[in-house]
Amino acid sequence: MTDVLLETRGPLGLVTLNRPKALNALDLGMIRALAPALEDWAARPEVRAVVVRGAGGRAFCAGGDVRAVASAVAQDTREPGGEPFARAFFREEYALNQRIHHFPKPYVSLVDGICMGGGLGLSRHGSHRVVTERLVLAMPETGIGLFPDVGGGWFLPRFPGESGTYLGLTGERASAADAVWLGYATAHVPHERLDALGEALGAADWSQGTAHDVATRVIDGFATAPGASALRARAAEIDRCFAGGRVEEILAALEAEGTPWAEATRATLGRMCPTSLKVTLRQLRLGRALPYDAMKDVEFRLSQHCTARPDFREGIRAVLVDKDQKPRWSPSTLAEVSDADVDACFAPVSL
Ligand code: QUE
Repeated sequence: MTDVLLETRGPLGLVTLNRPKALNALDLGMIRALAPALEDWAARPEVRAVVVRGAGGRAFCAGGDVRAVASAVAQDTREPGGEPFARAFFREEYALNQRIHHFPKPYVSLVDGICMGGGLGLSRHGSHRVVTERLVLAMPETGIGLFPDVGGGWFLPRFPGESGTYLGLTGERASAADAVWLGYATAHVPHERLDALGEALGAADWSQGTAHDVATRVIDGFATAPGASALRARAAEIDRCFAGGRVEEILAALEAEGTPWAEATRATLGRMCPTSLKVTLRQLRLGRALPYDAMKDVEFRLSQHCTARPDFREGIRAVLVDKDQKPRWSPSTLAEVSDADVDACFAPVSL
């Protein structure tokens, strides 16, 4: 397995996501290599922290390998035991996110470049999220007929105000400054200092206080101010427009707002999968009061229903295969998506 490099360097378990041509998109093989490595490092006393980074200089991780999921659904591909590939993929990806969420040692993500979807699943659940000025952060799943998964149903409602609702529905990109304001990032470190930070973590005296505090102290020594957050500057408008419990209300609020930003945002929502928008808003409202572990189980159900719908294949075709960016959603309007259709996506799946 060379798609994920696993090294123990002194006190550090070092993970390098290494599929640079696919922007380090996470496939099932990488998930299956990472999970036991984390267990091993958690159990070894000499390993004080885990550090995760992306190879190739462009991305931390562009997401899950949704293209492979789409072709597996189309061909009914199964794992050797008979489990459908799409079920194994999401079951194991979410289990990995959950391992990271409960990881007993510092888990430091160096998020330098593109980080979307599954990349947030690998980073947000860890204790320390370091971003650089090259960060491009997004949860763009409503644009491919999915929903913001990998714990998005838990972490998006915990971003300030309605900023998580905005990011989860529109798929808009956030900057490093935005990420710090959101609470996704725990520190901003200049790109050119990232290697030095990695070395400093390796050379740290891990006997001075808790490992968590040592990691924080080392990172703080490299941290700089990220500048102004454009998202924060929009927070009042976002909160006014994205507070509704129905997607139609949000669109009406954007129309009433009438600003160029509101019109552009309305146009963006108009391009997203209507069923995804309704499923996502329900997921995010549910997630306000649900602990992460419970949301993970909800998201597994959603993953199975959503990937079985034609909109998922169509989204992958339009965004990742043909790249015409012109998906033809079915149903094509919000009005045609009934509450019962949304309910059906939340129904239990037989195991
Ligand atoms: C929504 C997504 C993903 C996406 C685009 C979306 C996603 C994902 C990728 C991706 C991008 C570049 C690659 C690649 C995958 O794009 O999850 O292999 O080279 O992995 O709109 O959820």
